[in-house]
Amino acid sequence: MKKIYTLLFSVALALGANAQTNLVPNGDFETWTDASTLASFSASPYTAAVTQESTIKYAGTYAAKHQTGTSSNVKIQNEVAGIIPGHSYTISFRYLDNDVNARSRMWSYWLTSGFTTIADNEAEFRPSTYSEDNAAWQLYTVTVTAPATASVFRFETRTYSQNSAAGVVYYDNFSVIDNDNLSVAQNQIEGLKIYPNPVTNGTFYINTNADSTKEVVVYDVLGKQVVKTSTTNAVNVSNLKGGVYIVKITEDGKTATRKLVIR
Ligand SMILES: [Ca+2]
Repeated sequence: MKKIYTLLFSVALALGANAQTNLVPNGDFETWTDASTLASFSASPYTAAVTQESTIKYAGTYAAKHQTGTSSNVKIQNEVAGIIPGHSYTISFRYLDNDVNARSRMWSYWLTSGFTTIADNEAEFRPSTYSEDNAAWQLYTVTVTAPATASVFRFETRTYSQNSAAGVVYYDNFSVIDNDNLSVAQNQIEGLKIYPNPVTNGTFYINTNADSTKEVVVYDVLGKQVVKTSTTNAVNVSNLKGGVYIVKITEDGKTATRKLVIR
Protein backbone atom coordinates (compact mmCIF):
# COMPACT_ATOMS: atom_id res chain seq x y z
CA MET A 1 0.00 0.00 0.00
CA LYS A 2 2.86 2.33 0.86
CA LYS A 3 4.25 1.86 -2.64
CA ILE A 4 0.92 2.93 -4.12
CA TYR A 5 0.88 6.05 -1.97
CA THR A 6 4.41 6.90 -3.05
CA LEU A 7 3.34 6.49 -6.64
CA LEU A 8 0.23 8.57 -6.07
CA PHE A 9 2.34 11.25 -4.50
CA SER A 10 4.53 11.30 -7.60
CA VAL A 11 1.46 11.49 -9.81
CA ALA A 12 0.05 14.34 -7.73
CA LEU A 13 3.34 16.19 -8.12
CA ALA A 14 3.30 15.57 -11.85
CA LEU A 15 -0.20 17.05 -11.96
CA GLY A 16 1.18 20.25 -10.55
CA ALA A 17 0.21 20.01 -6.90
CA ASN A 18 2.10 22.38 -4.67
CA ALA A 19 5.17 21.34 -2.78
CA GLN A 20 3.95 19.66 0.38
CA THR A 21 3.47 21.86 3.42
CA ASN A 22 6.06 21.86 6.17
CA LEU A 23 4.08 21.24 9.36
CA VAL A 24 6.74 22.60 11.75
CA PRO A 25 5.81 26.11 12.93
CA ASN A 26 8.68 28.44 11.98
CA GLY A 27 10.61 25.36 10.84
CA ASP A 28 12.74 27.49 8.52
CA PHE A 29 14.03 29.45 11.53
CA GLU A 30 13.14 32.73 9.85
CA THR A 31 11.03 34.32 12.63
CA TRP A 32 12.67 35.52 15.85
CA THR A 33 11.12 37.36 18.79
CA ASP A 34 14.60 38.67 19.52
CA ALA A 35 18.12 37.50 18.68
CA SER A 36 18.01 34.75 21.29
CA THR A 37 14.32 33.78 21.08
CA LEU A 38 13.15 31.59 18.24
CA ALA A 39 9.44 32.20 17.63
CA SER A 40 7.04 29.21 17.89
CA PHE A 41 9.69 26.96 19.47
CA SER A 42 9.45 25.62 23.00
CA ALA A 43 10.62 28.17 25.52
CA SER A 44 13.62 28.04 27.82
CA PRO A 45 15.39 25.86 28.86
CA TYR A 46 15.12 24.22 25.48
CA THR A 47 16.07 27.26 23.44
CA ALA A 48 18.30 28.84 26.09
CA ALA A 49 21.44 28.08 24.08
CA VAL A 50 20.01 29.24 20.74
CA THR A 51 20.92 32.49 19.02
CA GLN A 52 19.95 33.92 15.67
CA GLU A 53 22.55 33.30 12.96
CA SER A 54 22.50 35.27 9.71
CA THR A 55 25.92 34.38 8.22
CA ILE A 56 26.06 30.60 8.55
CA LYS A 57 22.69 29.37 7.29
CA TYR A 58 21.31 26.70 4.98
CA ALA A 59 18.43 28.70 3.46
CA GLY A 60 16.61 31.99 3.84
CA THR A 61 17.93 34.77 6.06
CA TYR A 62 18.53 32.95 9.35
CA ALA A 63 19.59 29.69 10.92
CA ALA A 64 19.94 28.78 14.60
CA LYS A 65 23.33 28.79 16.32
CA HIS A 66 23.34 26.26 19.13
CA GLN A 67 26.00 26.74 21.77
CA THR A 68 26.89 24.07 24.32
CA GLY A 69 28.48 24.57 27.71
CA THR A 70 31.57 22.55 28.61
CA SER A 71 29.53 19.49 29.59
CA SER A 72 26.21 17.76 28.92
CA ASN A 73 23.94 18.86 26.09
CA VAL A 74 21.53 21.57 24.95
CA LYS A 75 18.23 21.18 23.13
CA ILE A 76 16.08 22.78 20.46
CA GLN A 77 12.47 21.66 20.55
CA ASN A 78 9.25 22.26 18.67
CA GLU A 79 6.00 20.30 18.51
CA VAL A 80 3.76 19.44 15.57
CA ALA A 81 0.12 18.81 16.47
CA GLY A 82 -2.45 17.06 14.29
CA ILE A 83 -0.39 13.97 13.47
CA ILE A 84 -2.57 11.36 11.73
CA PRO A 85 -1.91 7.72 12.71
CA GLY A 86 -1.04 5.54 9.72
CA HIS A 87 0.17 8.44 7.59
CA SER A 88 3.71 8.43 6.25
CA TYR A 89 5.80 11.38 7.40
CA THR A 90 9.16 12.55 6.13
CA ILE A 91 10.97 14.27 8.97
CA SER A 92 14.21 16.11 8.32
CA PHE A 93 16.55 18.89 9.37
CA ARG A 94 19.77 20.50 8.19
CA TYR A 95 22.77 20.83 10.46
CA LEU A 96 26.31 22.10 10.25
CA ASP A 97 28.74 20.48 12.67
CA ASN A 98 32.19 21.81 11.86
CA ASP A 99 33.42 21.94 15.44
CA VAL A 100 35.56 19.28 17.15
CA ASN A 101 34.04 20.35 20.46
CA ALA A 102 30.40 19.70 19.54
CA ARG A 103 28.28 17.00 17.96
CA SER A 104 24.58 16.59 17.26
CA ARG A 105 21.79 14.10 16.95
CA MET A 106 18.03 14.00 16.70
CA TRP A 107 16.23 13.16 19.96
CA SER A 108 12.55 13.17 19.05
CA TYR A 109 9.34 11.39 19.99
CA TRP A 110 5.82 10.71 18.87
CA LEU A 111 3.47 11.82 21.64
CA THR A 112 -0.07 10.79 22.50
CA SER A 113 -2.80 13.43 22.76
CA GLY A 114 -1.96 13.48 26.48
CA PHE A 115 1.70 14.25 25.62
CA THR A 116 2.97 10.87 26.76
CA THR A 117 6.02 9.71 24.79
CA ILE A 118 5.64 6.73 22.45
CA ALA A 119 8.60 4.35 22.12
CA ASP A 120 8.23 3.76 18.34
CA ASN A 121 10.91 4.71 15.79
CA GLU A 122 13.72 4.76 18.32
CA ALA A 123 16.35 4.03 15.64
CA GLU A 124 15.17 6.93 13.47
CA PHE A 125 14.37 9.50 16.15
CA ARG A 126 16.89 8.70 18.87
CA PRO A 127 19.90 7.29 17.02
CA SER A 128 22.90 5.90 18.90
CA THR A 129 25.29 7.72 16.57
CA TYR A 130 26.19 11.42 16.41
CA SER A 131 27.06 13.88 13.67
CA GLU A 132 30.59 13.89 12.28
CA ASP A 133 32.61 17.04 11.67
CA ASN A 134 32.05 18.38 8.17
CA ALA A 135 32.53 21.80 6.60
CA ALA A 136 29.27 21.45 4.64
CA TRP A 137 25.65 21.51 5.75
CA GLN A 138 24.25 17.99 6.15
CA LEU A 139 20.72 16.60 5.84
CA TYR A 140 19.22 14.21 8.39
CA THR A 141 16.04 12.67 7.02
CA VAL A 142 13.79 9.75 7.92
CA THR A 143 10.46 8.55 6.53
CA VAL A 144 8.27 6.80 9.08
CA THR A 145 4.64 5.84 9.68
CA ALA A 146 2.86 7.49 12.60
CA PRO A 147 1.81 4.85 15.15
CA ALA A 148 -1.83 4.26 16.11
CA THR A 149 -1.78 6.41 19.26
CA ALA A 150 0.31 9.30 17.86
CA SER A 151 -1.19 12.79 17.97
CA VAL A 152 1.84 15.06 18.27
CA PHE A 153 5.40 14.92 17.00
CA ARG A 154 7.99 16.40 19.34
CA PHE A 155 10.82 17.58 17.11
CA GLU A 156 14.02 17.84 19.12
CA THR A 157 17.69 18.01 18.29
CA ARG A 158 20.46 17.98 20.85
CA THR A 159 23.93 19.45 20.69
CA TYR A 160 26.53 17.78 22.89
CA SER A 161 29.83 19.18 24.08
CA GLN A 162 32.97 17.15 23.32
CA ASN A 163 36.43 17.19 24.87
CA SER A 164 35.00 18.95 27.94
CA ALA A 165 34.89 22.10 25.84
CA ALA A 166 32.15 24.37 24.57
CA GLY A 167 31.17 23.98 20.93
CA VAL A 168 28.61 25.05 18.32
CA VAL A 169 26.32 23.28 15.86
CA TYR A 170 24.07 25.22 13.45
CA TYR A 171 20.54 24.13 12.47
CA ASP A 172 18.11 25.07 9.72
CA ASN A 173 14.91 23.79 8.09
CA PHE A 174 13.23 21.54 10.63
CA SER A 175 10.64 19.84 8.43
CA VAL A 176 7.72 17.44 8.87
CA ILE A 177 5.88 16.51 5.66
CA ASP A 178 2.71 14.40 5.57
CA ASN A 179 3.28 12.20 2.51
CA ASP A 180 -0.31 10.97 2.54
CA ASN A 181 -1.88 14.40 2.44
CA LEU A 182 -2.67 14.86 -1.24
CA SER A 183 -5.19 17.58 -0.55
CA VAL A 184 -2.76 20.48 -0.70
CA ALA A 185 -4.64 22.81 -2.98
CA GLN A 186 -2.98 25.14 -5.44
CA ASN A 187 -5.76 27.70 -5.06
CA GLN A 188 -8.30 26.54 -2.54
CA ILE A 189 -11.61 25.60 -4.09
CA GLU A 190 -13.84 26.70 -1.26
CA GLY A 191 -16.15 24.13 0.21
CA LEU A 192 -14.77 21.34 -1.97
CA LYS A 193 -16.23 17.99 -1.00
CA ILE A 194 -16.05 14.71 -2.91
CA TYR A 195 -18.36 11.87 -1.92
CA PRO A 196 -18.82 9.03 -1.51
CA ASN A 197 -15.15 8.16 -1.21
CA PRO A 198 -14.68 5.21 -1.59
CA VAL A 199 -17.03 5.15 -4.57
CA THR A 200 -19.25 2.09 -4.43
CA ASN A 201 -21.93 2.76 -7.03
CA GLY A 202 -20.07 3.94 -10.14
CA THR A 203 -20.75 7.64 -9.52
CA PHE A 204 -19.20 10.24 -7.28
CA TYR A 205 -20.31 13.79 -6.56
CA ILE A 206 -18.44 17.07 -6.17
CA ASN A 207 -19.82 19.91 -4.08
CA THR A 208 -18.31 23.39 -3.89
CA ASN A 209 -19.44 26.74 -2.56
CA ALA A 210 -19.38 28.28 -6.05
CA ASP A 211 -21.36 25.37 -7.56
CA SER A 212 -19.95 26.25 -11.03
CA THR A 213 -19.15 23.91 -13.91
CA LYS A 214 -16.03 21.91 -13.13
CA GLU A 215 -13.47 20.29 -15.39
CA VAL A 216 -12.80 16.88 -13.87
CA VAL A 217 -9.94 14.61 -14.86
CA VAL A 218 -9.32 11.22 -13.25
CA TYR A 219 -5.90 9.58 -13.41
CA ASP A 220 -4.88 6.06 -12.50
CA VAL A 221 -1.86 5.38 -10.29
CA LEU A 222 0.41 5.41 -13.33
CA GLY A 223 -0.70 8.93 -14.17
CA LYS A 224 -2.75 7.83 -17.18
CA GLN A 225 -5.88 9.89 -17.82
CA VAL A 226 -8.90 7.59 -17.55
CA VAL A 227 -11.85 10.01 -17.31
CA LYS A 228 -12.25 13.58 -18.51
CA THR A 229 -15.55 15.40 -18.19
CA SER A 230 -17.35 18.63 -17.34
CA THR A 231 -19.95 18.61 -14.60
CA THR A 232 -21.52 20.71 -11.90
CA ASN A 233 -21.92 17.75 -9.59
CA ALA A 234 -21.98 14.07 -10.67
CA VAL A 235 -19.12 12.15 -12.28
CA ASN A 236 -19.67 8.73 -13.84
CA VAL A 237 -16.79 6.34 -13.18
CA SER A 238 -18.68 3.09 -13.70
CA ASN A 239 -16.17 2.08 -16.39
CA LEU A 240 -13.27 2.14 -13.93
CA LYS A 241 -11.95 -0.88 -12.09
CA GLY A 242 -11.68 -0.90 -8.32
CA GLY A 243 -8.55 0.84 -7.11
CA VAL A 244 -6.96 4.10 -6.14
CA TYR A 245 -7.14 7.13 -8.44
CA ILE A 246 -6.27 10.81 -8.47
CA VAL A 247 -8.98 13.35 -9.29
CA LYS A 248 -8.04 16.78 -10.59
CA ILE A 249 -10.82 19.35 -10.35
CA THR A 250 -10.71 22.80 -11.93
CA GLU A 251 -13.42 25.34 -11.20
CA ASP A 252 -13.32 29.07 -11.94
CA GLY A 253 -9.57 28.90 -12.56
CA LYS A 254 -8.83 27.12 -9.27
CA THR A 255 -7.51 23.60 -9.17
CA ALA A 256 -7.43 20.90 -6.52
CA THR A 257 -6.20 17.32 -6.52
CA ARG A 258 -7.71 14.56 -4.42
CA LYS A 259 -7.24 10.87 -3.89
CA LEU A 260 -10.26 8.78 -4.89
CA VAL A 261 -10.88 5.15 -4.05
CA ILE A 262 -13.22 3.09 -6.22
CA ARG A 263 -14.55 -0.19 -4.86
CA1 LIG B 1 16.55 29.56 7.47
